[in-house]
Amino acid sequence: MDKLTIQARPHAFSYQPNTSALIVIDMQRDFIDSGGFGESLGNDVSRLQKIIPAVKRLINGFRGVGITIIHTRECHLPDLSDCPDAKRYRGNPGLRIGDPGPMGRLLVKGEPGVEIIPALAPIPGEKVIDKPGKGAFYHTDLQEFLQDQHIETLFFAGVTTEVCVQSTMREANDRGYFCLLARDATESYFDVFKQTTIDMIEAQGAIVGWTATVDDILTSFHA
Ligand code: C5J
Repeated sequence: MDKLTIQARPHAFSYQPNTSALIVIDMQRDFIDSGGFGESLGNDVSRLQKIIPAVKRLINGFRGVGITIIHTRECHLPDLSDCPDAKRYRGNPGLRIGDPGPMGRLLVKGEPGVEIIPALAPIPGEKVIDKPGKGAFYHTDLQEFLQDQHIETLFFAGVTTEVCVQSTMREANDRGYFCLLARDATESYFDVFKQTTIDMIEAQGAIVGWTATVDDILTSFHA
């Protein structure tokens, strides 16, 4: 199969659709809706809500051409045995991981807050990875899944840019994947962190990966 090319930054990015996957990171109610974990840390969740249409367009585009889609959710077991104290007892949030909130216990598997927001809900056949860490490879079967599917290239979207998205991209780099982040389909609670992360990813000849807009990516499907 011929390679497709995206007009990406810092330079053009070529990939084969049949060995590519889109990973949508943590578009969960706990990070995006009011009353969740993100807001308990004092963040303005409306910043993250603004990218929902762009993420939806990206997902629909990938569905349209049949490229593998994976969704991740940051969450912990109900007994919190996979949530180290170093993670739970950090800072001074209004509520901690595991505490009851308006959408159930924060970041606990099976609670309403852990669900992916309805607008971006996975459809049957799309893999959902529950991860206890920031990176999606840690304590998950992501690597085995990607190897089984012969995936070489990963596209990324989701939240937050500098935390779970960047951690997963870095983990993916170490495992040998080509990585591209959809710039307008990712967001941070902090404008400067988003921009700096994108700069960092692209620097030194794409040291962490390439970036492109949703339009650039979708255009490549029909080149
Ligand atoms: C955070 C995430 N920010 N999904 N999680 O704690 O980026």
